[in-house]
Amino acid sequence: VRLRIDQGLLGENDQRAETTAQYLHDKGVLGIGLLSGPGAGKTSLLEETARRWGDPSRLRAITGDVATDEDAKRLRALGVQAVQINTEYLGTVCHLEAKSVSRAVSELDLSGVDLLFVENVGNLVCPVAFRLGEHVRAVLLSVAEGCDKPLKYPKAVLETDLALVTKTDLAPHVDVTAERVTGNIRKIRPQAQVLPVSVRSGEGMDEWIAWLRNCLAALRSSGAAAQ
Ligand SMILES: Nc1nc2c(ncn2[C@@H]2O[C@H](COP(=O)(O)OP(=O)(O)OP(=O)(O)O)[C@@H](O)[C@H]2O)c(=O)[nH]1
Ligand SMILES: [Mg+2]
Repeated sequence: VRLRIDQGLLGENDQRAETTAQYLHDKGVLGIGLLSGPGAGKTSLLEETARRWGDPSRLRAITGDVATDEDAKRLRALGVQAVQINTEYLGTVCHLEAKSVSRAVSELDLSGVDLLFVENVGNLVCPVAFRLGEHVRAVLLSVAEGCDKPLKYPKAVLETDLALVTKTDLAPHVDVTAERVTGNIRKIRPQAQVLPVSVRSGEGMDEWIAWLRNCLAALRSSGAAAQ
């Protein structure tokens, strides 16, 4: 009875997201959602991840933008199979939905794959409420956006698993330290996992890769078929 009530409460989006999450789990593929305001460094982080993962052909990406396929092209150039979703053609422009993501997942060959990234449309509000089938979600807050964004967009911190403070190499130029951004993240969520990173200096990249490997190992040890 409890299961039925829970299913009734889940919206259609969440049910589709659950199906995608289970499908990825069964294939031993970790789904990672990336959320941020426009330009905080999502695609740059994925490019650097592709360079550091060892074999970029074990990564997949679904990139969401209102228009253009620039992000998918950037990732394909590094050997990552990527599907671009343009939301201007869909009902909801400012975020991805589980339905279009599940269609994109079905276009991807997932054999021999470790990670599937879902880069959402740059927006710190709308994407938070829509699960897409990811197993974990990271929010990126760049120092260049100022230190108050965690306070202004608390759900982005509360409803994600890792907060990446990006572009730390720019801190001296924008008068914002990663420590101040981190302090504000912790005001919203004292136990938040926070990682300062920069794709320019390489700060935090080893820790980011280690976090991904840990999440992948946890997924695979929970009954998924290792690839
Ligand atoms: N200095 C510096 N610049 C960075 C870093 N990461 C990204 N950038 C720059 O920030 C700009 C935006 O980066 P993207 O990776 O395109 O950001 P995004 O979040 O994918 O952007 P959207 O998909 O449009 O929301 C680019 O000019 C990058 O070169 C970083 O760690 N340091
Ligand atoms: Mg991008």
